[in-house]
Amino acid sequence: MTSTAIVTDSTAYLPKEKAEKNGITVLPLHVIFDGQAFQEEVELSTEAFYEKLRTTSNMPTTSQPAPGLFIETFETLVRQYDAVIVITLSSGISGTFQTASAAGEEVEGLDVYVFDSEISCMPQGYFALEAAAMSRAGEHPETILKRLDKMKQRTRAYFIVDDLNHLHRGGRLNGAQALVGSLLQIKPILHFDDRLIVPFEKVRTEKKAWNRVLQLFDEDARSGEPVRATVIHANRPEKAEELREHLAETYPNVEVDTGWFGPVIGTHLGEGGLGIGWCRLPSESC
Ligand code: MYR
Repeated sequence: MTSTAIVTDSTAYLPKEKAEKNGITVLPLHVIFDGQAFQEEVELSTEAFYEKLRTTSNMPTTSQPAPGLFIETFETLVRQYDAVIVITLSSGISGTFQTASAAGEEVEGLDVYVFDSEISCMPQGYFALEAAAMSRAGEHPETILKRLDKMKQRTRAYFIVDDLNHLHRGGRLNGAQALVGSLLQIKPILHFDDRLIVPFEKVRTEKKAWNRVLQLFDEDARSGEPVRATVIHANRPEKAEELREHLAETYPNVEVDTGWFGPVIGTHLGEGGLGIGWCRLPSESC
């Protein structure tokens, strides 16, 4: 039987106790303020980050984990495991996937599989949690990856930000270059398409945007299949909780939670962003 370790990066924003309980190793990305790099949620909490963001005159930037951190992690894991599955944020918005893949080539005696979640935040966390459960059950890494691929096809996330300038400045807003000037005045619904963040629909007000997102959610939630969902917020806990309660009351088949946009993702979305991510879980036989 193959023993498989599960690693993900910090942008999955897995609650610490959940990561620990499931034996998931979390490798931090960095936020850089005025030349000083902080490992997110290790050296800079999400709360402290949003406070700093409000007072800084120079906007922060972000960076992926160093290749050395992946290599060190693999060298530790090889003592205990035959294989590792690394689940990263989308390769279209960060070099983390490529760095982890290159680091995997450097280590002997450990089969390294790197899975591109093509998304981020808690929907990325779903993949890590599922992989950890399957690894505990003794499944082979290839079987785990097949299931993650199925989940990926059934995972959606839509989000709306207060100020598109953050995404634009960080170069993470795609498919809208010609429209950027006009887009910055409105509240488009954003989502991932082929690993990149693109506007899904252009809507003038936040209320209309949310009605549309809830309609999209409804289509999947009414399928009757088990759905895992997370309302994700950039320092808007009350609004997120209100939305979570609404979804939990309306859809008994949905296991719904709240999650957060931590420092690295918050750097690119700005404060006030709100989104929903969900996955229609594939049946056991998938
Ligand atoms: C890096 O520097 O490598 C990290 C770059 C992260 C870019 C983040 C862009 C925003 C992602 C939004 C995710 C929403 C998921 C529901």
